[in-house]
Amino acid sequence: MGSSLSTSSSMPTAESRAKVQHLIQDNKVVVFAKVSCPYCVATKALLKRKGIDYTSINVDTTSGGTTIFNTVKEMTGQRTVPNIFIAQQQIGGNSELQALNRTGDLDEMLRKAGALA
Ligand SMILES: N[C@@H](CCC(=O)N[C@@H](CS)C(=O)NCC(=O)O)C(=O)O
Repeated sequence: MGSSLSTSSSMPTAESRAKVQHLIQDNKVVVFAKVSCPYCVATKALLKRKGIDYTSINVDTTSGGTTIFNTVKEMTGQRTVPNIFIAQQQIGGNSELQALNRTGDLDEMLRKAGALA
């Protein structure tokens, strides 16, 4: 009772770190998101409009999602969603994505990643 080794903890683990690393390594565009987050909706809408085949993990509805969220926070220092990766590079949240889109840099990043024709 009350053990600090409780299995219900949502702290990052070796397994969750490996899982997040694989997700980022194996996919060109990854969005850690919450379905309840309007910034995440805006991010997904922009990517969809561009025809990008992104991978999204909704940490508020996925089993073990809180652990994933805490792991991404630990890895990046960013405490909010969306937390976006393009070609293994963390680019920030929705504000950063929209800003990159306004300058045209986003399309270049997506092209280099092989995610945009
Ligand atoms: N400037 C950020 C704002 C993102 C933001 O505030 N996201 C909220 C959810 S809508 C969040 O992650 N809050 C902390 C939490 O849910 O734990 C962006 O553009 O991505």
